[in-house]
Amino acid sequence: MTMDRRALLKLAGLAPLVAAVPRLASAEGQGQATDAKADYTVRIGTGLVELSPAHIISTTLYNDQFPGPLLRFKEGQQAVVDVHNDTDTPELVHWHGQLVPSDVDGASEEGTPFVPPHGMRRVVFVPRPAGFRFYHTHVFAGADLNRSTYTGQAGPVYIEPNNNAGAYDREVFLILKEFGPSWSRGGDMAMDILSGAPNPALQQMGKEADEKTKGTPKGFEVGYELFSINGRMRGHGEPIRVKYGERVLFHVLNASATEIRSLALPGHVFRVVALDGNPVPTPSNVPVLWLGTAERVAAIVEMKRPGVWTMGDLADDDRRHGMGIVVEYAGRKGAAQWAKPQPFRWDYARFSSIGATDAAPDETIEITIVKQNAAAHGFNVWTLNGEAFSADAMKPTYTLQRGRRYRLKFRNASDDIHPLHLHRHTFELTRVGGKATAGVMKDVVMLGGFQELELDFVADNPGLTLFHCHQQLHMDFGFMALFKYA
Ligand SMILES: [Cu+2]
Repeated sequence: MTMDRRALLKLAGLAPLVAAVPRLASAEGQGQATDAKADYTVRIGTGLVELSPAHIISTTLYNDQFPGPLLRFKEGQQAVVDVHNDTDTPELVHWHGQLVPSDVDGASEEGTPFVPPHGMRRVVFVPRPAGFRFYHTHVFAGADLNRSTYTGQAGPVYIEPNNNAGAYDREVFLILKEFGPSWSRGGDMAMDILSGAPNPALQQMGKEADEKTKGTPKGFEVGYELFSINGRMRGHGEPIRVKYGERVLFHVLNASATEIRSLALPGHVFRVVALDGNPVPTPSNVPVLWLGTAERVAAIVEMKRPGVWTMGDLADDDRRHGMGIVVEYAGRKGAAQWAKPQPFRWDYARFSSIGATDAAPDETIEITIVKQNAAAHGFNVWTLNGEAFSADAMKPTYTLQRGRRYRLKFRNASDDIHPLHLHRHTFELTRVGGKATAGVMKDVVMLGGFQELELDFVADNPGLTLFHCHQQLHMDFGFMALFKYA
């Protein structure tokens, strides 16, 4: 942060306005009330990404690069970001995983003003909580694969904690991202990746929903041609150069619009220390990382197997088309080696507190998810308790009382995995894959096919709050709900 005292004083004068009456702090109110120098300027515009010399794509970017620049903030220290929109369409920048006011958060459903085409908007907020967050576009894409998270509008945010506990030698950020999307009539996802068993009642419900559209082709799904880590296809960026014995802390972000990703480094294990930027109660070793759309994992790898390795996705096709990065030990040369790890199911419960008792919720809200196959012009429609979210009505479904602890109980009557995301709040996983959990704090969590999941959050950040599946195709076609505070 570089800010002089005068600027700080001006910002200090603005802070209560933003914090206390977020709905009233309009774009104009915030934008013109301070002439302080921005900590960061983010420009949204069309540009080129060289995924490899043979694959140069044109898409919408932040500051003409993919990923967008790493924005470093200090926890609790007010920040100013100027967002310029050099495109012809309204945009929104969402501060994913941060506890910011509704008008800063970057969701039109919550009342955040758009950044107008060829215009700008200044946002002022107090970055928190500490850890690995990110920023990304939050507009509707629908059938347009040149919009929203199908583009290159994503970048990492790191909020430095006040106290830094670091048993590692250095940090490496890895942003996983596909490009070149296209439509297909969906096949079934082979998604045997999460622990826990399917629930027969939910399977039956899903079957009944499917029977209503018997004979219709399956709804559209998105596939990709090109895959990248940090904007480079496997073998085309700089390798990660390591030394024997070094402890490398990887901050991994799945910046996909729709995909669930895996990551393995042959001969090495990941010691998972944080999920979605939040330290886990029980750090644990795993051979593979699985990340739903928008999830983050922080994992330490001890470099004890000299060689040249491909760290990559388990899906052979995706890895061969770019989803990987080379890890090269000092003094080692040659082609990068890959070896498929043993089958491994991702289980959030292994990072949970042991023997911890759950705090009892004040209220439980049950939400059942059903897919209506190809119901909207060939697109699947998603309903929550029978209702698809309407962007026209923009009606809040649930009313929260400030200070109360809510439990959301999800029941998934579809075979898809859904990366569930709650805005502006951090939640605690309380049951997943049939196991009670405690202390795992997240902002996105994968709900398994035909499974149930429970998460708790405290209503401690007044203002409209969006909940949705982070799979762009799901959120655009009904899989959303709005919470308001009483
Ligand atoms: Cu979903």
